[in-house]
Amino acid sequence: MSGLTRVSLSMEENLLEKLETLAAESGYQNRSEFIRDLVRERLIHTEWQAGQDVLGTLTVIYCHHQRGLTEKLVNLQHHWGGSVLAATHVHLSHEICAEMIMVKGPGEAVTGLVNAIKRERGVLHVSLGMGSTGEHIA
Ligand code: NI
Repeated sequence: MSGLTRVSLSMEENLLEKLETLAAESGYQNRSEFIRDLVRERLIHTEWQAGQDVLGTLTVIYCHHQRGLTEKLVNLQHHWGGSVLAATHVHLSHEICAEMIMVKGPGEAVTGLVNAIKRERGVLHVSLGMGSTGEHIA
């Protein structure tokens, strides 16, 4: 991480007011950290688009009683090889399971896994947390 450099920038007054409001609503003490985080968000978005290595967290909600589904989900994770770093399974109810899967790899590989899981019958919902390895955002 490099040192801080002070910059000045210009923007429309209305836009500045919106920025101040967003920062305040998000609990930021100063707008510099808010703007730094906005830039990081954009960099992470670009990492996903450009196929760089990213970190994703999948939350899969599925029906435990769907025949063969648990094995299919395991097979899909094996198919994505070294990309799957960890997985945690929680039995939410008699019927419903939740699986949280941490994946590292090219953005398109992670979204490929997400889509493959979504297509399985008995999968009720998959949400994807689009994170970063942190290597290119500092
Ligand atoms: Ni379960």
